[in-house]
Amino acid sequence: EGVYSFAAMEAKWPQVWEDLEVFTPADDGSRERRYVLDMFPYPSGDLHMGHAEAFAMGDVVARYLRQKGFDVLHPIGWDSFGLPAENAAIKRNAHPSEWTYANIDTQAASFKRYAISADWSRRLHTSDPEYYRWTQWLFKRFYERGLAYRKDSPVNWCPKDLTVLANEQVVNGACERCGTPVTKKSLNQWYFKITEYADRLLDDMSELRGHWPERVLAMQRNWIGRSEGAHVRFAIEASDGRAEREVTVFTTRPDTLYGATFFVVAADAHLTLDLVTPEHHDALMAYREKVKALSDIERQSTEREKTGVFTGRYAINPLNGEKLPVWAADYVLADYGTGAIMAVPAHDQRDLDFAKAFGLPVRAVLDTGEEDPAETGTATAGEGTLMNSGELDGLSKAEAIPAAIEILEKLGTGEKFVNFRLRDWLLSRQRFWGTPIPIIHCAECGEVPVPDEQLPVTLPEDLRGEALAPKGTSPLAAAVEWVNVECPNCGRAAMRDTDTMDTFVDSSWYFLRFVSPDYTEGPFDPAKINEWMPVGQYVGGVEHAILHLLYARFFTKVIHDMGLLAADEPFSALLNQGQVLNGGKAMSKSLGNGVDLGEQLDKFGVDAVRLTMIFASPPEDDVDWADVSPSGSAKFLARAWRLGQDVSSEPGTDASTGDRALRVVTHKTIADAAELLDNNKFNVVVARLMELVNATRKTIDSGAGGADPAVREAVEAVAVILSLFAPYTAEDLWNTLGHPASVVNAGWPAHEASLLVHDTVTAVVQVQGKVRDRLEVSPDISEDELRELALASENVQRAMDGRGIRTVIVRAPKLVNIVPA
Ligand code: ANZ
Ligand code: ZN
Repeated sequence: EGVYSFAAMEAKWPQVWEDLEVFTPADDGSRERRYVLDMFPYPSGDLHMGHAEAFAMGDVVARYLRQKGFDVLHPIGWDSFGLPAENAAIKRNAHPSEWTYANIDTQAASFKRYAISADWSRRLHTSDPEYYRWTQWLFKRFYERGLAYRKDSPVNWCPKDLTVLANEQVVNGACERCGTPVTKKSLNQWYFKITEYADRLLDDMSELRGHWPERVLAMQRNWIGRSEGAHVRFAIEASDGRAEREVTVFTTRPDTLYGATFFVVAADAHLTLDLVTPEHHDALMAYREKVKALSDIERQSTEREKTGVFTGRYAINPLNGEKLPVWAADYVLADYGTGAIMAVPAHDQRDLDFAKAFGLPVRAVLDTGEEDPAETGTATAGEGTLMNSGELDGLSKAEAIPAAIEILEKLGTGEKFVNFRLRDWLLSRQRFWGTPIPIIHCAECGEVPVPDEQLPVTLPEDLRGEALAPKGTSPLAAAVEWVNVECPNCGRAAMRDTDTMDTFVDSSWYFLRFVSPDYTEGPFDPAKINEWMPVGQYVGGVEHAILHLLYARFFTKVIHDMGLLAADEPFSALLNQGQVLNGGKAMSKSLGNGVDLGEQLDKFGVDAVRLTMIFASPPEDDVDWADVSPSGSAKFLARAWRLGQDVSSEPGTDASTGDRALRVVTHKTIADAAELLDNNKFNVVVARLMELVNATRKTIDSGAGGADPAVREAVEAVAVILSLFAPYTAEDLWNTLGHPASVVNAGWPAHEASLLVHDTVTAVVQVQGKVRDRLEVSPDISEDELRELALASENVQRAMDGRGIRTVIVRAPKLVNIVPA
């Protein structure tokens, strides 16, 4: 009689798995391939509870697909460039690589202990020259296609980190990293032309619907921000009444042109300086100073009182020749649309607020049946019939929009236009620890790409400590020997570009590199790439809903367009795991509610921690560590494991003569578990597994005991299903049952249809006395199991609507009543 010891199992099995290479795909076409990927980690310190959650989820999928007979690629690597390494190096007078690779080693050891079923032979790090050589190679291909370019532009600047930030890294006007308010600065910067792909990034989301979380798709859609409307050109009248120039506006509502009563340019737009008349110049300049301090969010807030200054100019409405005063204001943004608008106060609330603040006229042109906005102060935005609008009168809004565009086109003063919120991707960083931009600047030849055969342009090794500190220029500029090179084109003295790439560039293609990480002729092996791509299941946090996922989609499309990749979407399915909380709050240093993963593993064992993560809630939901019971999980695991000790029949015994009631439970569990797993309902599978373990124990303790062949059949099913959640216990159990390693490739058990006839009862689940679900359960389900199944029901969760639980009354097997808090 053995004793369940997680420590003994954790000491024994990793070596066996490594020797057998059970997690290395055959990659020979003998079986259908599946690619399962977790968002690769950033090497900050050791693994934490969040990693444990995310990687447990991804591992369930990888291990399930292996049992189903697929050849599974489940790689692991590190996103190892980035600021924290650089900051640590400055503090410790070291090179960022020291901190980075030491942390990677720590995390790798923890991942191995955590028994992630990763193919370690494919491990990569984006800060390895063998990797970033190909990041540079890809940059060059983008450059050749005109998709990487440089321009002078006002950029978001963090005055504390002394670095440029992408729009995506500015949160409520502050640096995402350090919270310092972000200012603007003009710099010559590298951009990727992601806007050229805006339409496709939007349209192709239709392929992802149903396979990606709807909220992620919504966030991407919103970020891309496609608006259909028109460009309308307004002549600007000079002081002597002559039309001296034109200004274009973007409007989604050309139908309201007759309702325009004034015109607004962004106070901070360059255009505004051209327009302002001398007598209004000083007031404008003073106003611009105030505007500088505001974030875009503040500027667009409907709560703030409207401010602005008159420019002294007038714009001529192309439809009716009306003269509209031109104002400069902060609620119009310089870098959206054209930076200028026609203001229609009757039908746009911000325009109406502005009109009220400065006594400008309000003219309704759409009869919506609502009260006059000039009276109520509320702009009307609904459907209606055009009025006060000349040839447009009587049309509906839907008819008037194309009609107005047609008139503008005939007049030659406007046309249909689709505007995007999406900006080009600012990719250069004035920091050290990133992929060097493979460009040389020559006074004669201009920008000269480093020839492919000279890649990688590696980082200098001698810069360390203070030399890396941010100064507003790239620290690489200080590496004189590194910077000064011959122009590859003309041989004259030239200089390397001293900026490095945003680390999001590194992570935009790593999933391609995993297919052939040692390939030296290109970023990936063309003979292999289409065998594996696209990734069948991607797993990671919702914090990457916009940036990383949009950039990875963009890279995939460009690489597809180069003819190098068949897929044009990288991730067929996406799962966002929830967060691990403690006491209902995210773990944080300031709250002091952090839970140390290593301590949990020491105390309860890897399997119990993994099982707890899975069992606590549906994968998308948060797990509150204060509410879960890893010791309960450990008890269950020991109970499951002890079944193996009691099986006395030989492997291969025919089960058909065994206890039929148990066989029904076994086969139903196998069939249902597969369906639940296909739908990512991992927690429910665990509940069902607990039921099966209990039913098996009951059979052992009665009748033929452990000699009953139905018992062996049941315990083997337990081992295989358990292998997705608790790899050590499952392997040990499988071994006890007399099978050679490894349970990883045991194969998903077949279920016999004849045994699926319902030997079940219907349990009614009520929330606050109202029936919300009916569950088919086994007649001898335990109270705990029934409670878990009921709480996991989608209908119940919908009825709970996020409320906590006051009590749960369980009368197994027929009734559960849940009372919300
Ligand atoms: C006239 C109008 C009348 C408008 C009306 C709206 C309602 P989305 O949908 O977000 O693209 N706009 C254009 N450029 C702007 C800028 N740089 N800063 C602030 N506002 C700007 O919004 C497009 C609408 O937002 C445009 O259509 C314009 O106002 C405003 F009843 O033009 B509209
Ligand atoms: Zn040259």
